[in-house]
Amino acid sequence: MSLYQRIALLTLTLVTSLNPSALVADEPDGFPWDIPQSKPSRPLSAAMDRLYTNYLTPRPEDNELFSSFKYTRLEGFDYHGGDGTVSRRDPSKVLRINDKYYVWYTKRDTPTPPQGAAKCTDTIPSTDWDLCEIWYATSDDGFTWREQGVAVPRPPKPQVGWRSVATPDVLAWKGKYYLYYQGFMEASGTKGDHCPVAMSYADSPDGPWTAHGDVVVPNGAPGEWDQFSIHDPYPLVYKGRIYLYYKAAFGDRPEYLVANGLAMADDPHGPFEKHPLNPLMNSGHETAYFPFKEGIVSFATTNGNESNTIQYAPDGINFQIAAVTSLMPIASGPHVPDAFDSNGNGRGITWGLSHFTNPGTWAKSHSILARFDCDLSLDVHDPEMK
Ligand code: AAL
Repeated sequence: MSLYQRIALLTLTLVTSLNPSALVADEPDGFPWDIPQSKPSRPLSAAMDRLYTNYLTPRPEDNELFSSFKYTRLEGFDYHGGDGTVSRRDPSKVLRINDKYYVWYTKRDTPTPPQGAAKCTDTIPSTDWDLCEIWYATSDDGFTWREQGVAVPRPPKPQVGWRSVATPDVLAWKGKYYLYYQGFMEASGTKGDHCPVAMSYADSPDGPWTAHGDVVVPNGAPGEWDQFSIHDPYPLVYKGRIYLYYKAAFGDRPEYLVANGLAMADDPHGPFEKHPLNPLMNSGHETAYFPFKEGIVSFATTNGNESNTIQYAPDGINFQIAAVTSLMPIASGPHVPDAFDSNGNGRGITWGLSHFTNPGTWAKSHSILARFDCDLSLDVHDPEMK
């Protein structure tokens, strides 16, 4: 119960104990001492009207999908003093396996910081996510991490991802693990950020990982919204199927209108069938999704009219703004205890990892992983949420 609800209850108890007829008094039809939870019948301005139509509750603090975010620096990662030659970014969702937390992420360790598309070579990266590999780390508490090594290296040319493998996320399915990630066939930036989704699988979260070898979620046909790139693959298991949300951009550059779509499969190797209503989110650079009650929550963090919102789709398809917030975690990988077995009773999240990128010029450009904490759980006392 929120502070406002406590105060309201206390006031109600006090008033009714002095005057029991207050219990049957009509609801005031206006805005007396507080905002009514249901829409008043008197004419409303456009702004007050949309309080009742566009959001889950008129007051953000009454909305269980409202949260602000707290950030904590992580221990255990070396960044070469921040000289831009080492970068860690785009963490996967965090899984708890055998009493340890696991995360997979993009790691760049190159002789120089990124130099832009015009100057990139076989060893000089164009962008922060060029010439990268997928690494993983484990932790006992989510704050101090031990980098374990490479999970998915760059395969030899011309295999999918030979130029860079980046932005992974993880699926656990029938006792095996699957990493989905962006497989670059050319340097990011030379022609936009074009790439399809590749996949590797393993019997254990510690590997060894076997590359599937082919594109698993292909780009759309020419003219379709996702023709150029499929980014940020993010798998969940929902309604018994693999739901892989992803980001693409209308246009050939990532800064053009970005949107999120969904591809579904019954087998981690595919085929993945794209949802006919795609795109499902009109905003949101990067993907972060988790089960909540019977539906799915999505973060629209940056890019688009609806950036800085937390959205909810009771069917995993039709998302609506649940809450507007700020300082959302960039490229977040939440700790989702029920990512693969929500059974219609999704429990939400309380923390995860995200990244911060140093702004400004290419010099020293790199990203670091950080922890975020939030209050988007139905039961903060649930031990699995921690
Ligand atoms: C990220 C993601 C994808 C893009 C680039 C690296 O934040 O959206 O992974 O390709 O930026």
